[in-house]
Amino acid sequence: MLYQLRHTGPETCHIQEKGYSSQLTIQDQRHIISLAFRMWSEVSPLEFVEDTFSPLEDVDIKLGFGTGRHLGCNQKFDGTGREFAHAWFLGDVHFDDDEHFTAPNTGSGISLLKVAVHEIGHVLGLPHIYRTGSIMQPSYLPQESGFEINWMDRKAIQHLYGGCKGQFSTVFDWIRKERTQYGEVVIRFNTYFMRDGWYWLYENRVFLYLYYFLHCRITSEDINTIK
Ligand SMILES: [Ca+2]
Ligand SMILES: [Zn+2]
Ligand SMILES: [Zn+2]
Repeated sequence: MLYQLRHTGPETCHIQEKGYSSQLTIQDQRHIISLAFRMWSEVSPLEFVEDTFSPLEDVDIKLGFGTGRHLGCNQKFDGTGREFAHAWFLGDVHFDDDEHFTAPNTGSGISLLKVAVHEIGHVLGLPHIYRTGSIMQPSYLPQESGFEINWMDRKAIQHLYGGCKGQFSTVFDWIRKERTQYGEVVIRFNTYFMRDGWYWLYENRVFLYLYYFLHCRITSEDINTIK
């Protein structure tokens, strides 16, 4: 996989032709890797574009799978267990294909998405973060459903590259009155955040908090923190 990386424009990246995993379909691998990049681009001003056309030397980030001696790399993989992947700052990512990589939420195996998000974090310059909940924790924790880049990771990446204020092209609140089953009238607020044909919806009970969410992607953790 080849990807390019840019601050204002897209950065390109690519899965190396011979470096696909033998365990997931090529389509799944590309989808998972692009999801991993998207998770970082949603919380930073970085953009990544998959590039399968440019010559290898023009690509910023190359990703590939291999076992033992692999991809001309000077670090050998160690078979099943221990090391799952390695990455270089603003460079390449290699995954150890002796690991049982699986798609997100499969409930077994090693989540390729989690490992990829972690390794891309290193590519972007993040060190390990020794705090529960961070994707940059040095040891892999088994899959949990719907994992997110949490506020510590987001702070770390925004410390390096700045925030992503104004990335939403439209934000609006939908306010309505509803009658509960007990006949009480309550006011509900929903906020929609739109960007590039995607939207995020948040239901809020307290109006004043809405505007804290305007920067970056919202996670349920933000809401808990603010509460
Ligand atoms: Ca290994
Ligand atoms: Zn390697
Ligand atoms: Zn690491």
